[in-house]
Amino acid sequence: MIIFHNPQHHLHDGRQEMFRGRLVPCHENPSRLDYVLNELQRRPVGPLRQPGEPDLAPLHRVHSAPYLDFLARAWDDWVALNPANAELDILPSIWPVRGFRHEAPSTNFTARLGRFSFDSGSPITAGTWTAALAGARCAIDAALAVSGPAPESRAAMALTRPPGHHAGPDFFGGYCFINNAAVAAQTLRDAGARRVAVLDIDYHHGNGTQTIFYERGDVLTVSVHGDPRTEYPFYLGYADETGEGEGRGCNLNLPLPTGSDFATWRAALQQGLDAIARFGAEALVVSLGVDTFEGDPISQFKLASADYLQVGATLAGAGLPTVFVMEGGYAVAEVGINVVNVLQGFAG
Ligand code: Q9C
Ligand code: ZN
Repeated sequence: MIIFHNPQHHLHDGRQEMFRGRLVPCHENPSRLDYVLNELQRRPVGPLRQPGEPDLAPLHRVHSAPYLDFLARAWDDWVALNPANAELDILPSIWPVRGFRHEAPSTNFTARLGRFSFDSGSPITAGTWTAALAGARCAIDAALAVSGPAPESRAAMALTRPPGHHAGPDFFGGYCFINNAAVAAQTLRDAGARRVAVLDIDYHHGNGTQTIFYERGDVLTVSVHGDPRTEYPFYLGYADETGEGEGRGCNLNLPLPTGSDFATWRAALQQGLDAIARFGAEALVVSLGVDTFEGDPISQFKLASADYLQVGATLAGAGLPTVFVMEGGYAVAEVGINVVNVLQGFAG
């Protein structure tokens, strides 16, 4: 297991998010990754590397050019509006919902912010773009490490934040800006895997990943998550979303009720892995969120720390070149233990 960690993750450091009607400290904060790195010092599972400067073509295949341009310039545009903005996070507050003109030519910063986002929980800060872009490099390098006729490794991880699976072709939200799992899957395709599966085991539905690949037949997307009838992101993640066009039959949602325990969750995971085997995937991307943990402050499943060892072993059973991509998990003191348990269980 080669781990590509994002040395610039701490540059994304939001002060506050809108949560239950008020601004609260961000759940998605730099300490999360520091806990994982600390646990990896105690229990190494393979070499730790920084990303290099890979070709970013896969990033540009999964996100639109206007969106990436917006993200790259957002902070400078924000501070140009008013120098005092340098002390403030950027949070959207208006969106073009039904009946509004998504492509309206408004150049107003707030209008553009709403056009490229879907919630008010995902602050953009001075270093967000730098951190997110370094994360995409981790995803590409991790995918390349398991690719080709003589791969360097059977498995690799993009250990990064901000997370990615809620980010779509041209929108951010759910603490996510660049969809690292989608970037990894596209990299695997470009490096020769004919069919790739993305298995999303974060507590929340991977709406961004689903949307990016929804009409593609070369990437199967599977997500096990809290039922969107009650759980974020609410507007996507139902079982009847199965793909369209070329992608018909290539999206599998496995929503589970609030409070589901490990036995229930593991049965859904097995269903997902069976679908991946039937699909004939030649490589696997795992969107690894550990917000399925019983102590997670914003989620409602009941996995215990020891269960993650079994999760890793079960994933290894798929027998595929595998790229892990770090997603959610907000019980910060246990995030390191839970993530490293998955990796250790995978390694066997
Ligand atoms: N009242 C990830 O785990 N906020 N994103 C929920 C509920 C958004 C989670 C607020 C949760 C996003 C990557
Ligand atoms: Zn999550």
